Amino acid sequence: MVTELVFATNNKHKLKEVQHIISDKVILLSLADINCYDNIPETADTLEGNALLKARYIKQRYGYNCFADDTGLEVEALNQAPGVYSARYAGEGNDALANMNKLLRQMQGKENRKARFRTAIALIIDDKEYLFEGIINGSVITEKRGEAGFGYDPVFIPDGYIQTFAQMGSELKNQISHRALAVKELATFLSTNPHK
Ligand code: ITT
Repeated sequence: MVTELVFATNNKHKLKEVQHIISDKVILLSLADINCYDNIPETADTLEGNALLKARYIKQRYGYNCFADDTGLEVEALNQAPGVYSARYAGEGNDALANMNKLLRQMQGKENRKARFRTAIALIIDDKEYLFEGIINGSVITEKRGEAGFGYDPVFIPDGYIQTFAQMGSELKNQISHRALAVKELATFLSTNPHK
């Protein structure tokens, strides 16, 4: 079984979330742990494509077995936007507040508030590539609620709940989120497929 994996992300919130789910199974190394401070290209037009780009970059240049993820908020009434462009919906710079404000503007007057977070994970072990996916359905509300989490958390309520991801706090979110579902698939794969 693989015991050490690089998680190719610069997002500390994500690293913490994923470590929480996967911690007793595999030791995660961050990009800083392997001295990688590169601006890894995310130029694909799908979540899977971006996850693969990031994982291949690390494997090819740094030699580590690794995984990378990409997540998007897919809003039905906006033809699945912002989707793969979620981080820079309001322009370059990854400003969560500006992104949320743009989303709320685009959704003004829309009756269909259905949305989903979708996470794609690409794993590379030796020369093999694997893809995993996690989806959580919910809706975009009309104003921001809650302080926890990151990104679009204050405007998204998962189906079956009355609180936004930002109100429910990280413990519950980590159990039910898109990323948790994708990471659980990854964890199951790692524990049931002996690689080394
Ligand atoms: P890395 O590329 O370094 O991993 P990132 O912040 O760009 O970090 P993603 O590509 O996975 O993260 O996600 C793209 C954007 O989608 C992210 O900037 C957030 O705006 C949003 N997002 C991702 N996961 C989210 C979550 O769990 N809750 C709310 N918004 C999220």
